[in-house]
Amino acid sequence: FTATTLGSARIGPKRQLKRAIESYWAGRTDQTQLHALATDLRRDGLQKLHAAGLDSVPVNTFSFYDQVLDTAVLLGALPPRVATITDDLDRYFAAARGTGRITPLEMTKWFDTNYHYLVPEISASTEFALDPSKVLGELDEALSLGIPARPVIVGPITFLLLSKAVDGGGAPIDRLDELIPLYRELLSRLRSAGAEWVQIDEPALVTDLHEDPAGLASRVYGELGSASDRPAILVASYFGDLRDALPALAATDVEGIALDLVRGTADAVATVPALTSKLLVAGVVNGRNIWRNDLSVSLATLATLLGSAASVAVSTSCSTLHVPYSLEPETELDDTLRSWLAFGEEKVAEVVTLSTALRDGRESVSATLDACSQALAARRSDPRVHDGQVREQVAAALRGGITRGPSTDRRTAQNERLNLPEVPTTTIGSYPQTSAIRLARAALRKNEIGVAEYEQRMRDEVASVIALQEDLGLDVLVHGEPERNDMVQYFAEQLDGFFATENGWVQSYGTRCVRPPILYGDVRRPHAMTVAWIDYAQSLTDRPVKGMLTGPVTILAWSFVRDDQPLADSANQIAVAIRAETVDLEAAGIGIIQVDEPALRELLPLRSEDQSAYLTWAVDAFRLSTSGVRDSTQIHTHLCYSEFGAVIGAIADLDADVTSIEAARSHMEVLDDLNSIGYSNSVGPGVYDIHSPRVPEVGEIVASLKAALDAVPSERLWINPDCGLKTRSTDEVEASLRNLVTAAHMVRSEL
Ligand code: THG
Ligand code: ZN
Repeated sequence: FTATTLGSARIGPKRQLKRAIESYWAGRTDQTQLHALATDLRRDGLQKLHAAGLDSVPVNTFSFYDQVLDTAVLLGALPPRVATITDDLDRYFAAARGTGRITPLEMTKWFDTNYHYLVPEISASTEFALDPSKVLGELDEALSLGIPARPVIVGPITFLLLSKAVDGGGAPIDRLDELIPLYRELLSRLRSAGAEWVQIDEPALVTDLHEDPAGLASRVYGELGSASDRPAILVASYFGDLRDALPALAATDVEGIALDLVRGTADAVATVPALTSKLLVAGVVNGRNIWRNDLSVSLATLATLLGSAASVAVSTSCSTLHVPYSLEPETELDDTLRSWLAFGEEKVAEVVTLSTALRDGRESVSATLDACSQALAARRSDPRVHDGQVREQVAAALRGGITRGPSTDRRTAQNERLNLPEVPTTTIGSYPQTSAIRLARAALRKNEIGVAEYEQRMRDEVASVIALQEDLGLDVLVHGEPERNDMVQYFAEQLDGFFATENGWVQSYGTRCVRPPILYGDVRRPHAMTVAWIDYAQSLTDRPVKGMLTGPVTILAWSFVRDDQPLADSANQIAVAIRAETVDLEAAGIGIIQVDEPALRELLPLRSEDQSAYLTWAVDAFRLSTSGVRDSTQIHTHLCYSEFGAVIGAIADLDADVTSIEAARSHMEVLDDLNSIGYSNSVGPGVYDIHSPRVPEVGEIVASLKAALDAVPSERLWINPDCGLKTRSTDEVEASLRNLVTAAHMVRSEL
């Protein structure tokens, strides 16, 4: 084949699958209705890809929740605790989201994307067994529509490296030999069902997840390649370079290898003679960002491959799961900006153009190539992408230095100014998104109410959140963030240089989606973004109200970022905007400002050798954001996880006065980790888990606090839940926080 994509989105151009699944969960529809909708969506998706000109179309890229969970089903590796559920689909959903009594599988990020997969659990008693019904069903469905279908499955190396050992099971990767016969059997079944090609995804081969990926690749694909009863095998790598694993794969009998030529390079290809007998699937169109491809550059890359492989097919670098479906519904996009972009559908068209050019020559697509180079030239010279004033502001702020006064001096100045009790209590920022808030937002969107009415309703929400916190007796209050749809989108909508899409939904996990804003230009803050809300909240109470901002690294991590300058430069521009906001908040009399960086760990590069350079610019951008205020202004930050791993040292380097973190589930062990790297500022270890609806008892919170006090002296300890309260109900929040304040008083009286 000559033109393909490694996979595509499945939630539906209008998020139809999300709604169908959620209505099945709610009991409003049955499985027949859900399957009917899913079948329609799959058919429409396949037919679109085929009609666009792909001559090999990926199938089995559909999922009711997650492709790794689908692979666990394929291999008979669901956890035993769901086995009692007899219905296949309900068992699957139970593994994904739990039930009243069953805890779900853990969820974590799919490599360095913003997609989250479910982590399979492998124990000593896991007995793998093949269940190919899903992939065979989707293959059959596609073939009967006349689609040249290529089933896609997650490979055994990636599956095991992404799994976790439970119940004393050894490292899952040691179970490879048990999986290979299952994959051989699967290959044979796919062959009989009519598959000519199968794509086996092995993104783990481009990471440090194992010390010898090349050895694993040669073992597994040596064996699978030697099977005679099978389709042609395409081993798909993406998100980086294969390095040693490339010659290892080339030495096996697999027929094709897919390379990510966006994250990786084509340089190694000419040095591997064994590739001359293979199909190279050249991932030259970026499947992870939204920029229009530079077709001339891609053609040049493709040209370098031609002599080094038996044949070359054009592809996206990875599945387009990570980008929105289509530019078409973005009616607010100006024509210039639109001409710089490509979402899923436009990327498929780019693949087809490139493969046409390879086959019929550049002239056959010259009009498209011309339009492309004009758009890219316009992008390079657009004043919005190079604003001298913004660049001067960044340089000036950096020249001024990003280091605050010594932290002990700051603590003294802040204690004097804020006069808080010992072990003060606070919350992370958001309060429940009530139905009143959601209704007001929907009414504003449909123009049923005006902005003034909307803002009045939001002010009423702020007032009630402040009243609740005063009643509870919390020490440092928040305004509750009712006016924010999302902690990144809210800022992107107000900053120049960002475009917020109307319909650019991307699956985050399961049925949940986000609309990442597009950072296309230099970042300017045309006006204060949060001051009026915080100022209003502060006017309602004598207790300090925290200003709430999102940090530059998190804004970048949850956006589509520029590809025409280093991430660090974009981070610094956002940092200067956030810094201006902190200065305005301070001028408005706000004494405590929280700058959240929940995504600090998310952008960590996949290869360890790249990690320290990342952490340096990430930490510097945070410090640039937070070093414009006086010593007496207290800077807080919040990080959403407790397994810091490689980023633990960076947390101390952020030099926030107070850091709140998740700690309840790790029994405060994270405090010892913080001590071990010399963190000596204040810390707010979450004393209960807000991800569960359970209301923690006073005794439990007291026990957590005592454990915290074993690790941290009382002068440096804060008391708070472990994350924002947006997803909880008002009743749960009120009961939980009442217990938290009672526990704080009990512990305080014993100090
Ligand atoms: N904001 C953004 N990106 C994120 C998160 C975020 N990425 C990582 C993490 N948090 C992902 N978590 C979620 C949690 C909930 C939802 C999406 C991602 C969610 N989305 C709504 C849905 O799909 O129904 C839509 C929300 C909306 O209307 O905007 O519930 O916090 N940017
Ligand atoms: Zn959090």
